Amino acid sequence: MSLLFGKHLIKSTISFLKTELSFAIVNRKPVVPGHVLVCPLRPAKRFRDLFPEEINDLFNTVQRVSNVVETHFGGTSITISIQDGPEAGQTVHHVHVHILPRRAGDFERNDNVYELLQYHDKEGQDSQMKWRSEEEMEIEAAELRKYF
Ligand code: AMW
Repeated sequence: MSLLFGKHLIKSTISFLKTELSFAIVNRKPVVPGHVLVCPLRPAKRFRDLFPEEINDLFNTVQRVSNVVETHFGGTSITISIQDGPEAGQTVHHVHVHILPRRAGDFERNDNVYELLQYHDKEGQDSQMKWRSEEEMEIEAAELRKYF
């Protein structure tokens, strides 16, 4: 079975959690190790488009997933972020919550994470960051699935 993430058809093998109204996937271009995404199953574009029960399920899922990736990737904190609309940096037109495990010294300035988040998946930006292979993503998703 596959999942819809904006215009992307996502193979279930890169998802590691599916709830009644949400799903979690590993990232094709993570900004830090363990940078994952939680999305509503319904492909709503903007946060304002979500129904209360979808917000409830989405953020309960964000909390569960945050705890797992912080532990699994040896983080000590978490950045949780939504780029809600194109001017906020949204490239995939389907609500998604970024979850990024954080640790001391991971960025020269703590808030640099937001700059990278805004540009990491735009074409022609930051050539050091590569789109990951499906195989690499599947291995990570399988590891994370064990926690749920
Ligand atoms: W946005 O810039 O819309 O807030 O974030 C989109 C996120 O989705 C980025 O982190 C990007 O790396 C990720 N992404 C884009 N396409 C895929 C995909 N096919 N599978 C997994 N992650 C993806």
